[in-house]
Amino acid sequence: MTDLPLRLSEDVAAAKAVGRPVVALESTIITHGMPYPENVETARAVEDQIRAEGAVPATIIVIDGVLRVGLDAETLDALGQRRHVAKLSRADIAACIATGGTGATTVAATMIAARLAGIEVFATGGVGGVHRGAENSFDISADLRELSETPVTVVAAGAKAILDLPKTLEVLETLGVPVIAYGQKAFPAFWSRNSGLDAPLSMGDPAEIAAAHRMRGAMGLPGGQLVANPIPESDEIPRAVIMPIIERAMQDAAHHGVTGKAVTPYLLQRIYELTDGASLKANIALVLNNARLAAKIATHLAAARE
Ligand code: PSU
Ligand code: MN
Repeated sequence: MTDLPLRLSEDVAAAKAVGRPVVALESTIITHGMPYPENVETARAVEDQIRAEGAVPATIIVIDGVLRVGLDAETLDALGQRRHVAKLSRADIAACIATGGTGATTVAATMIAARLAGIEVFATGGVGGVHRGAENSFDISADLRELSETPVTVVAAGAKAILDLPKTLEVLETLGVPVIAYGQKAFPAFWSRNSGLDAPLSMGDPAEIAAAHRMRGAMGLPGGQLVANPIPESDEIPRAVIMPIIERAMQDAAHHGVTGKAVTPYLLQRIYELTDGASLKANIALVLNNARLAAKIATHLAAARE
């Protein structure tokens, strides 16, 4: 038998032992999604928000072949300053651990780790999806299939318009993934509250989201749920402002021949440059907002545990 080197932080292990709510967090958003030092400041602020809601944060990453669940402040800070960290999804996480490597976890890989650690809720910024032009590139994030296989409820601010949102929703429906807009009907589009598309489901109470998660388990349905939480109104970037910038970033990616797992990080960085950092401010606000909602859902799940 191969042992899995899975290490829970003291905080996370203690919370799990007494059934306190825990919220998983990804690390690719730190290494590939935001620049230093905002990445580390945000990661800390997200953890603080989760604690303020009475839950325990568990940031997930692979370091030197160990799958770590829950990080101390020094490790988090060092991680935020590292360059060229691998980006791990379902396809590469096992190989990274087996060879003693280090890598940041995407939504898909974080869900896998959360399940192994017995964590049911996970907060992030945006999920991967079907890229625009996927009919030619076949670029569809492994996050979507993970949502159909791994029983973790993921709270995100919808998906960025670097993706083809109608196709992303279609694939999620095909895969049987519940997509729940929080507090409104519209599926949010990351920097904007409204993508112009309705989400298949809408709920306004974290207790309902927790109950739906439990019911899937009771029915033996594999997979999780995608909760799409709109960015707070005061932090929104209107679609008319962000759309031309996204178009430009996508043209630049095509021009530079960016493909595969490099596409999403490239676009995020380029949009940051093209908005003079305004995209980052909104990104931080929505991640904090998602952390609060995830903590509330985790609290209801913990209360409902027999
Ligand atoms: N979308 C964002 N911010 C991010 C990501 C996506 O708005 O940081 C990251 C997440 O880790 C997500 C991953 O799981 O990119 C998706 O990458 P890909 O499209 O290569 O599957
Ligand atoms: Mn991809």
